[in-house]
Amino acid sequence: MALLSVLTPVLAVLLCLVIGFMLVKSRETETTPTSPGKTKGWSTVGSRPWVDQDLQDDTEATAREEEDADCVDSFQEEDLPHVPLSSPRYPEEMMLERSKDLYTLLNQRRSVRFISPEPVPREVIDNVIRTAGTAPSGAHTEPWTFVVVSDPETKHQIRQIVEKEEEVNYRQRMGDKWVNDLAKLRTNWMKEYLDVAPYLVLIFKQTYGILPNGKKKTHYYNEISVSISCGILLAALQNVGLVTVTSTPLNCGPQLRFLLKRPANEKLLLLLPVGYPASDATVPDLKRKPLHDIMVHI
Ligand code: IYR
Repeated sequence: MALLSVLTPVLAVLLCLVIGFMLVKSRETETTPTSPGKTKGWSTVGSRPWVDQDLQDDTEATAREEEDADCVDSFQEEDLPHVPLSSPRYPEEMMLERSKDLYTLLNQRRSVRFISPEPVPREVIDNVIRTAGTAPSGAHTEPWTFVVVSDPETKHQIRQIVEKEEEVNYRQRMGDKWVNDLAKLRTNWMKEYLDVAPYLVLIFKQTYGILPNGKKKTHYYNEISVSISCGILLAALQNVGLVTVTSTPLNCGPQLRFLLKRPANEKLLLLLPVGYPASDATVPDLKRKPLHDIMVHI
């Protein structure tokens, strides 16, 4: 009896330790990101299954943690000279004409899944990427990396990774509602264009940068900055008569980053196959919302 009363607190402590250990373990499996090449451990973010876990970043935490480094940055930025703006001013008639012309051009843009293998001049792609790099970015951090792939073997490896994951996405992860919502677009996990298109452009957001002193540099609003640059990239492609489809291969980010030897601060945001449209390309007969449905004038 005396032995039991001595042992009871010991047993209680042991029990607490075991429960604590189990709780920590279960949290770890909930938050551990998927490692390259594995599909297990994948989880969606709350009720938004299209939010790729890999796209979550530690921007906020980084902003707080790297306060010292930020101070160094801000100090340097204060020395930046400001110069007079050089920007064209058009007569109103010309403004009207230009506004209509650009609308007409961009209204012809369609997501195209049937791309011709015909080669595209490399310099055109360079200029299109240069144009995307003119986007505004948080604190002018330019938090983007555009990986341009034309090597057939690498394109094929990309296709294998994407198709394998997309099959699981369509069959399991996306769920019936999402798959039904996409039915009208006639998409599925088979992505022939990943082999056929002369270029694949993979756009990575850099969740942070690296300062010359090796410290992390905060990339404010990195996702919205890179998204804006992607919009400009799409317009630049349309401007030269090339097509693409804005594909967001869910859960492929870590594997593609690994294949393309990109660092851990880069997260895949978009994968764009780029080329001329195939001569027999078709697109769904979609209509756009009229101005009064998308604009509120107060
Ligand atoms: N990423 C998949 C599924 C897909 C999702 C949306 I939202 C689309 O507008 C189209 C497709 C795919 O590329 O097939």
